[in-house]
Amino acid sequence: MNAYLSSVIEHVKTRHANEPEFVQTVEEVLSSLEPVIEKHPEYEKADLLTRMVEPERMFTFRVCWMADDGTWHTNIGYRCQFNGAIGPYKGGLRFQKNVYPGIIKFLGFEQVFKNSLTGLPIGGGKGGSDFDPAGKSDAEIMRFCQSFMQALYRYIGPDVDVPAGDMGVGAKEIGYLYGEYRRLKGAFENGVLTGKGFSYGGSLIRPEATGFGAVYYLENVLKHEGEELKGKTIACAGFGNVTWGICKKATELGAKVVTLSGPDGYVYDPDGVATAEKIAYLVEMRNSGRNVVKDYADKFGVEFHAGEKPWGVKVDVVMPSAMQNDVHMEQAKQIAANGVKYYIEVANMPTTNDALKFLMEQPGVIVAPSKAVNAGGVATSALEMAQNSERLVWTEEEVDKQLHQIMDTIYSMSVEAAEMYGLGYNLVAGANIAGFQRVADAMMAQGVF
Ligand code: 2IT
Repeated sequence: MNAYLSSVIEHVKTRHANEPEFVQTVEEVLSSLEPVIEKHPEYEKADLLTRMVEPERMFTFRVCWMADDGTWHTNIGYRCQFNGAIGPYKGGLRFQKNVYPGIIKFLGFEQVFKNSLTGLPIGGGKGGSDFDPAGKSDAEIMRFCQSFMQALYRYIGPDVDVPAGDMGVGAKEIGYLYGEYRRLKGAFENGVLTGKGFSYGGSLIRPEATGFGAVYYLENVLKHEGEELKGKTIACAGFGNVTWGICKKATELGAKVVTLSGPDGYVYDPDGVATAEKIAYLVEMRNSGRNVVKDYADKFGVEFHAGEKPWGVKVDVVMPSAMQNDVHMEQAKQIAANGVKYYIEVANMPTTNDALKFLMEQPGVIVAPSKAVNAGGVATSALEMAQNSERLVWTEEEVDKQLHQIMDTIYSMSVEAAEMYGLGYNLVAGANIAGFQRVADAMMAQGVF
């Protein structure tokens, strides 16, 4: 590999030795940039990459809250304002037990490139807490969110940093967070958060947007192969908002999602998660706070495989849509052996780097990267910000039309970027290059800091 790129990767490995997820995403992205760095010596001259892998700012804060039984608890809150060169920092908050700086930083780094790919004016950020929402009452979640916002509100704003949801943070949490922000600021600045409820400035289609966008992207890939979505079987993981959106749109377009997964195992529904009742049940299951997918199998009388992942199921399209590093080498081999043609990442970094490389090398397997496929979520968040600043509400048709166009553009920009650098039809490298280019231009123009 190019000596400059290797030296930056080595630097990150040394400085972030205890943050393997961050090192992983930096290696993945930077390894795609070789032809760009060689064609543009000015980047190395300005040592642009060493700055790009360092967050502009990252901080922690104490979040104390009282449980219903009167006991006090202290969690750590995080916000990583990774790169603001092309717009206010933008990215979700993740509330999950395993959250630590390495998770926030990897998500923040991915977000920089993803947000750039949308073509919209949003920089990259991420945040969250090691708070575990599982089994917490509404009142506990509200007190936690209020305390979290008391610590964070000074450092965010509609033109500064605009958090949203991620795992463990949905419309309910965003509501509590916004209520506290409004109370502290004494102003209705609802562009400070996205993923809000519709009644106070949320965008129509935002809840569906990540899943819908992923299906629109998939349609582009299928079209390239002369195929269509109709009649395809899809294996999904997870059963949150993203998977729900995929089920809705895939069903509408005549495809079938046949697997869902949770921490307890996976379900196989050969008829597809394809009726309004089944799709609605996903939301109910997620809102129950139980965090188990077996409930679906019990309710609809389908197979449940305890403790297993769905990657052994024979399908046309695999869409890992649950969490990071869900697909390792062993599962990648299984997927390839099953003759799966389309490997469409949806969750942030769902594939280990060796598994991703393996799948990309399989003849006949097309791999699409999550930072492009799931970008419809944050893109629609940017559309929510636009509506908030215009003080207007766009129709469902308008938002969906823009989302669809954005996904088509992300796809074609990725294809063109890879072709321009002689990499052929490589959606992974293309997304990294296209995302990089815009941020790099903006950083070069704004001087060294
Ligand atoms: O990973 C992501 O892009 C998100 N969690 C959504 C971020 C956003 O600001 O809507």
